[in-house]
Amino acid sequence: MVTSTSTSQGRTGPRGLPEWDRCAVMGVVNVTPDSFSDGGRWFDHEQAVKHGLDLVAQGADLVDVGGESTRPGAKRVSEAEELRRVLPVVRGLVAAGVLVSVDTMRASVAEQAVTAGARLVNDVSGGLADPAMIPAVAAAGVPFVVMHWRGQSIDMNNRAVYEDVLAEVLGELRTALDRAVAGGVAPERIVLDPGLGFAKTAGHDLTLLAHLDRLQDLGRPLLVAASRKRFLGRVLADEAGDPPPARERDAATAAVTAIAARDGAWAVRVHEVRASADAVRVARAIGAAA
Ligand code: PMM
Repeated sequence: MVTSTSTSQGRTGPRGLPEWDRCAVMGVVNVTPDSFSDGGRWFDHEQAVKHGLDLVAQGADLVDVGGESTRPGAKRVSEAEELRRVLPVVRGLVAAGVLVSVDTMRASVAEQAVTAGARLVNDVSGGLADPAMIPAVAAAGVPFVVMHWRGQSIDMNNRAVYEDVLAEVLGELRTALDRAVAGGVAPERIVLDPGLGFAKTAGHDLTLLAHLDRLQDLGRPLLVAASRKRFLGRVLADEAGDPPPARERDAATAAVTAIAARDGAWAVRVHEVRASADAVRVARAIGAAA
């Protein structure tokens, strides 16, 4: 870890978090019964905290705790249930000294998680789902992940319609960034995320990954969350077109990590940490030798 605001490979993170001299690795703990890739595995609070600690031992720099599945078609959970799932896990990990991010679309959950010690708010809706989110993040003064989002998961696949996915995602992310700043969030605290798989086909995801440099032009650190997603299933599909199950996409995820790290992403969000932690170190070593 270094303390300067820019790094040896030109990577600058959001204000309010440590600076790493390489792409950061965010490990995922989904405290849900139904997330598409790991639903049900960490639903028990104790298991979830233990899993978060395992991810840190494998090289995670921070751990993203979420209590609501956003898989395509998912229905919303109640606020009370989301709080019940998330808060004890945030508390347990913070007590163990882990840098915790909270993955939520609800201002109330974000506020209470920050009070419990979470240091970053990761909102897949970029503040669109809950009008109280941006004011809450502005007041909390914590870093904020603004993801490209076109609507709730229940019908997001219908919104995967673009004439020019890169131009439209860039424009919509710029609007989301401006909205957060207008709402009082310091621009230095904002991270942008292309939202792979959210209202996007496999082809859209691949196009966005092929143009991370253009997303960097928005001037904010980038989070890339490709882990185990459908587009990897599509790339790895067998001759019959059948994709491997989500948990067999970790090597492919690490391949994306290496590319995202090389292309200057601030962080990757992954379920299986060890391979991605290795991938960012290899990318750093190659970058340093260039
Ligand atoms: N994807 C999921 C959940 N949270 N957060 C950000 N910032 N970006 C994402 O692409 C993202 C996210 C869905 O994946 P999961 O259910 O396996 O966690």
